[in-house]
Amino acid sequence: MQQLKTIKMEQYTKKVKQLFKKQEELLTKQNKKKGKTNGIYHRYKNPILTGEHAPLIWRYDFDPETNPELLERIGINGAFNSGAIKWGDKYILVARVEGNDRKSFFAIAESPNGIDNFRFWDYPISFADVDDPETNVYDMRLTAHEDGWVYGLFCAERKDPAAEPGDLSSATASCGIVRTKDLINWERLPDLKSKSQQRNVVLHPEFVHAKYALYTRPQDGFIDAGSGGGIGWALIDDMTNAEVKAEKIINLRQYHTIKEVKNGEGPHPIKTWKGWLHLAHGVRGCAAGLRYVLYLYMTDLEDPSKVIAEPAGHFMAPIGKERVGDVSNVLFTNGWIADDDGKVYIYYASSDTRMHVATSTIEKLVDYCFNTPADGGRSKTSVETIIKQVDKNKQKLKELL
Ligand code: M1P
Repeated sequence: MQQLKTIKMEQYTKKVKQLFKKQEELLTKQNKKKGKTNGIYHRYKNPILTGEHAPLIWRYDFDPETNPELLERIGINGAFNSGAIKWGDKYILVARVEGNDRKSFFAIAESPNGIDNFRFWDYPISFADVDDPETNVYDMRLTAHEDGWVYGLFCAERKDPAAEPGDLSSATASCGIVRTKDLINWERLPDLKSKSQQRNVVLHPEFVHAKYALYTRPQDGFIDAGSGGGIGWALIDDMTNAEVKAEKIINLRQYHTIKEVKNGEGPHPIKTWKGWLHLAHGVRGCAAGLRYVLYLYMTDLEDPSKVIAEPAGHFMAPIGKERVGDVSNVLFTNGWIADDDGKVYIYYASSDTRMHVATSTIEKLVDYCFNTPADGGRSKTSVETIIKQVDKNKQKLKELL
């Protein structure tokens, strides 16, 4: 009897060891640049974070008494839409981790090089409730503000109190706010007060006219931006009692573009010598549903609400396996890191399922913004732009070749 027990325990230990070994192989897998590039950025071969990266100690009960069959107890559906920050020499992501229960939460994963070896910390982030507790939280944007705090702004989702009885889908979106000085202890502040629903709210890293500045995304409903005209801008007196008193739209939604249905600021903009460099997402509707792509634009250094450059079309769109996932045909971003040497790590999620990285440089991204033709708004103007380029090239190639 005792012998049988010992054998079973040995088998159990062996299975546990195998689980850890297999995960370790995934966590330490080297990432390589994909061969194909448009010169502006490089994609990488492997996703950098997935549900499979979630720590085994979250997912399994390793007690042979209560889990003799070693079944996974808490399934993780995906790890995506991550905020990002450089912390000392570590590349930190605050991921939106979604359980099989469809609840999202935040968890930190760190990497020594920004492109692979991302490893979740042992515990997910937890913070206090506000008076009206939300059901779901997601898409945190991190900003190390010049006031000394690191702020995390995220979407706090609640069931719509005005929903008809039986309507179990309608929800409301508002901007939740936390702040920290060590990424471990997070202080919950009151949600942003705003007349409209808000998602994709991002804190600008510097004071503007001695106020905090927010990129907003006013929306009529939970899904529809409705009369919300695009990415907004609001100056805020106090982040501990943040309120949108006045808001103007700085980056418009536009007919027949990559952002006709919705758009939203990604991470906070990067300060460059030519202006603030912005990364955002744009959404259009088609027969296959919504298509989410990423785009760039630049604003004035003195007045970050003034757009000074915006290339036509998308910067990145879902390709290959990125197209498929929980919500297919989606690229979404809320994190990037610019290193002191000008290298930029663009952290993007595909199809609400997994995280990827692409690398570029500030110089290339600024060049892309200022020297890619802007959208003329019509097929005819697109053709004219190409003709102009062909004419120029015919001349240049004669000189070159
Ligand atoms: O499913 C795609 C994205 O949809 C929402 O973004 P937006 O409000 O801009 O449409 C968010 O729920 C986001 O998390 C999600 O990736």
